[in-house]
Amino acid sequence: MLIPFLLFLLFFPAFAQEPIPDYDNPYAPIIFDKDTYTWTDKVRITIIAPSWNENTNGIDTIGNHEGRFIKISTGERSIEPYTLTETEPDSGIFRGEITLTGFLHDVNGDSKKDTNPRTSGSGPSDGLLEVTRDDKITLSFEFADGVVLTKSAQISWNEGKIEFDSDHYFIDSTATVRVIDQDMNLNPEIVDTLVVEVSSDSDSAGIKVNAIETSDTSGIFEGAFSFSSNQESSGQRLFAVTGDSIHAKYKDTTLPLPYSIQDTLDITSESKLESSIPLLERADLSDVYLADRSGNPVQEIRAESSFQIVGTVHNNQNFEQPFVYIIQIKNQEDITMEISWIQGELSANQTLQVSQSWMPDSTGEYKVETYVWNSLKDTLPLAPNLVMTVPVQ
Ligand SMILES: [Ca+2]
Ligand SMILES: [Ca+2]
Ligand SMILES: [Ca+2]
Ligand SMILES: [Ca+2]
Repeated sequence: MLIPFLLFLLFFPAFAQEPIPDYDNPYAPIIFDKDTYTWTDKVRITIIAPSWNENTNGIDTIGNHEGRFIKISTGERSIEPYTLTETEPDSGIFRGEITLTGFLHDVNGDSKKDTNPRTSGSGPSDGLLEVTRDDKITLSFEFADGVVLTKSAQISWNEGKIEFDSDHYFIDSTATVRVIDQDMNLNPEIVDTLVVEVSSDSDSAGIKVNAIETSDTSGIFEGAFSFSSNQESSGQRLFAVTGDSIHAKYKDTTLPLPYSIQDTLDITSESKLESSIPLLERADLSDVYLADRSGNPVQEIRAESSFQIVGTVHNNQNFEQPFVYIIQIKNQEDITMEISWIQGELSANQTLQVSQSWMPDSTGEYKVETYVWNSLKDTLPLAPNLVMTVPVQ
């Protein structure tokens, strides 16, 4: 894209000084604003034709002079003549635009066609032109007798993209999901809309988020929604709990080759709902103590007797937190003698007492280490680890 534009900048002054009109070397570059258009795009056309600036004090037109027509065509339709007008009285630059109107097609699965294909207009900006999916738009300009200049551009559909504006959200975040699909700019004069399905691990049915085009012609659609962990999904609010993956899905019904016109493809993206409380502050671990079988604290620990190691974990968050509580016992050589864990879910602000039986098999200094993680798989600590030294006699 960049290279032809640079070439044009470099060579234009040289060409402009040629004697005009030079019928052997007709100078009237035709410029489209894009190389490839989608089925409902607006095509902006520029023709630099200094020899057609007949009245240097007035706005000239090209394309509608008998024998010097401009014709704009696709595979099956065409408009002729089509007029372009000079940008300024003495510019020699002629502009116009034409809007592609696609073909009958249902883009959102409601069995109703969403396009209004029609061919009409005479320029410089009222043109409407039907196209098929894998079409070509061609402009031809009868510059002089026997000299027809042409320019073409491809027309095709595009595979959509979807993304969240962040790879993680907190419960009070507003999330934005963005779909990029030029094909859904169905009308380049207005802001179009489409629907994105958003769900969480805790609510697989989820919600439908309305995504709105960011400008009349951007083909970029954004929709915002919020989260709740204690109210069910409704409108643009999604039920989700901390740790959930958040899923977004856009069904693209406008796919390029090798897909067929009737094919659809689910375009998806994922984000995550995280706790806004810093990782190590999500839970509190209390020091463990040793107790007898009845749960009474004991001071003297003897080898080959059975004790309970009692610890406490507290959820500092006002929502459920999956956890695994781990007790590891090491001897004075730092060798792990025992390791045990329980896992489950702490409810909002719950305090849970955890106990584990232990029978030291010999005397010495033991270390009792306690950990609380979110899971054995992710091993994210929810509180700082604790270590207690236990002398065994
Ligand atoms: Ca003029
Ligand atoms: Ca429809
Ligand atoms: Ca639009
Ligand atoms: Ca598409």
